[in-house]
Amino acid sequence: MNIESGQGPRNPRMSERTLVIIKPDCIQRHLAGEVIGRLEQKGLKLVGAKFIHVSEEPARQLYAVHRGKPFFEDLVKFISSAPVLVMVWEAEGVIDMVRKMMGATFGCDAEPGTIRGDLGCSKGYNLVHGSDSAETAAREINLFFQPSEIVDYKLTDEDWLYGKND
Ligand code: DAT
Ligand code: MG
Repeated sequence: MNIESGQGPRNPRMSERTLVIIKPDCIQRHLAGEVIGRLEQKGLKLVGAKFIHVSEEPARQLYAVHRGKPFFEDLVKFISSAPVLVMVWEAEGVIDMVRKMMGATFGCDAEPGTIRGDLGCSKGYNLVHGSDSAETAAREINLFFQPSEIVDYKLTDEDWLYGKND
């Protein structure tokens, strides 16, 4: 392992990835750092990030499963209305962990302790997106990232976060 470059063999416990989007309301409300901080404190590993203005076509693809629902057009308009931070986070079980940390879809229903439950009360805006399955995560990551844009490196505290002997 090359300490300086951080390159090293991939830890099998860090093999799952999810797409997280800090949505327009979260950026505009200056809460991006709060959300990233929570993911960092949990011990998840950031492996990709871009600050972008999502255009209509990728927005439609991101929400393709909701096409035809009454809120679909508003959803596309909202996510493409202002800049967002799209990120890839990695850890074993990261998809479920991030979903739990996000909480229920809208802040008005989400439990305290969750991102949506602590930081919002809207019935329309909900601060963050997180992939809901491995299949969705792969599709969503591909929408926003080339494979070469995912950064391969080792966190120095991986063994402390995940335990060496399990
Ligand atoms: P989640 O973001 O919790 O995964 P989802 O995938 O069911 O929720 O829906 C995607 C987004 O669509 C969600 O973040 C907000 C919006 N949405 C969902 N249900 C809605 C509804 N009944 N009315 C308005 N917007 C809705
Ligand atoms: Mg969803």
